[in-house]
Amino acid sequence: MIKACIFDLDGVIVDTAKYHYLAWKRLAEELNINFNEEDNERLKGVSRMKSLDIILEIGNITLKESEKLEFADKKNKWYREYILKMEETEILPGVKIFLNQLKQNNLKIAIGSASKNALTILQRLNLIDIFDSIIDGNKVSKAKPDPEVFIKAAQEMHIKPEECVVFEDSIAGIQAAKIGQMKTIGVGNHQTLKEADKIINGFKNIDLKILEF
Ligand code: B16
Ligand code: MG
Repeated sequence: MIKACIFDLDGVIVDTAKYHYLAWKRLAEELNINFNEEDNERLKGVSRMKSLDIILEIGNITLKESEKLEFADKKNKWYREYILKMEETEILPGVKIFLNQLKQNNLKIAIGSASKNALTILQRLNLIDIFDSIIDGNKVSKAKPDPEVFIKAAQEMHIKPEECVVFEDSIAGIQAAKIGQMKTIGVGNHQTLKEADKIINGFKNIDLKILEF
């Protein structure tokens, strides 16, 4: 029986991919790299440094580690300018209702995100207090598809992995949850997320039956 739900943040609770894209695009332009929205799909669920590596690979550019850190910082500064302006209305449709429904039915809820900006985003959305556990990019040493982020969330909630379901929009995230012995629900593209146990388009009109496996 499912006792806890773990939510990825970017792409599940809120669409921050558009802000990541704007900031990466600006950096790519500075480096004279052609970077488009299709390329941006490859960055979903991927860590900041790995995302930069993908962009540099597209542009066929090699940089020293110190330069890479500088560029990643620069991108993050621009990204934070966008997320600091985010509002509660940007929570994706149906999410808040579903979270409240889970709480009312005594299920635990957590965030399992690769982002080091997760707390800033959750603060802007007024969503900090609702979660029993928030594990973000600052609390883990291994990126998805390593299950560390989800395992830590389950541990903090004192729930066994097999009693958790993970909601994810990225392939790496679905793989991470599966390696961690958790149930998986993909949020978004049915073709991309076909490895998931179930797939939903979003949280509008979703009810607790979705947790029956
Ligand atoms: P940051 P998630 C991920 O968040 C994003 O999907 C990914 O595009 C981003 O590069 C990564 O966080 C790191 O974000 O630069 O803010 O630390 O989907 O795991 O919630
Ligand atoms: Mg995501």
